[in-house]
Amino acid sequence: MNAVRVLPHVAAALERRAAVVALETSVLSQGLPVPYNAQCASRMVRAVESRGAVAALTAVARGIATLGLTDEELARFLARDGVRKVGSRDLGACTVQGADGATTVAASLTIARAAGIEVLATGGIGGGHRGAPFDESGGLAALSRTPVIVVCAGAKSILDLPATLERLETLGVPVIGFGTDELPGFFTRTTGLRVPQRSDSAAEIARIAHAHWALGERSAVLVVQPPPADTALDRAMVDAAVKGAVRDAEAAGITGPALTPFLLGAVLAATGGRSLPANLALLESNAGLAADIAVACAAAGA
Ligand code: PSU
Ligand code: MN
Repeated sequence: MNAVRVLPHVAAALERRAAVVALETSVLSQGLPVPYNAQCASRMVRAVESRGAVAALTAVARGIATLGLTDEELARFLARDGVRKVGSRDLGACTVQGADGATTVAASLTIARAAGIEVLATGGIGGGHRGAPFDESGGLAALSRTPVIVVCAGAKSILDLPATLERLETLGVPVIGFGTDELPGFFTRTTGLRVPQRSDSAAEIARIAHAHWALGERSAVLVVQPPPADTALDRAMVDAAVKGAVRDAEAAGITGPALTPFLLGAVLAATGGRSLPANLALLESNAGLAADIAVACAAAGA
């Protein structure tokens, strides 16, 4: 597969079958405000490296699908201007038109998989939107067809979480609670929804994923871990903020790919900025767990 450019440090790690973690970039260019997106990038990369793995940012840089960004490219993605939000269906157009594209979980899975990367970290996956049952993230379909372990803090709080959990079952995507029996709620540690599996060990998660694929299943394996306690938000507060954000989005006529970034921005305002440290901390913590799992995968393959 040579449609993807792989930067030398990532290629070298893949070559020696070392642990590599893919990091999506839509969270940097659409999900988080400047300058916190830069903090996010460095905290996630440091978390991966401190656990002994190599981080590979996924993106389309001036039309080139890539694993790893040069410093100059990363600066463009952090400045956000003119950077498209690229899901699975947008990859072809973005490459042909030579544009910069920050990849969602869906498109990032495609790029990671093309290079044989087994683990990806994000904040919260997309899912079904509240009150808009046909606005379902392309992330779910991508999870159903891409054999990669995805580490997240559940689906984003702005979504219909019970419906999203049901859809993951329909799509055959295993959901494993890391150290929890409950689906975390992204900004919140609990949701009251039970997850079908629990594991307290990165090595066991690596084994579960490989057993899933060895039997011919081709879906992703979704690992959900609660956001760090010191910055996690209260359920009632998040619920009120999300309800207001959904109303604002309806009133402003926001739909489609613009909806998730709009809702995240509205929740940030409604929580008096408290959702931001929560979001940054959970992204860092997910990157760290993803690295532990990637290290376990590499050890199992050695
Ligand atoms: N996690 C975050 N913030 C984000 C995202 C994840 O903490 O902005 C991004 C991911 O790239 C995910 C996307 O794939 O949001 C979902 O967008 P949509 O609902 O339009 O599929
Ligand atoms: Mn959508």
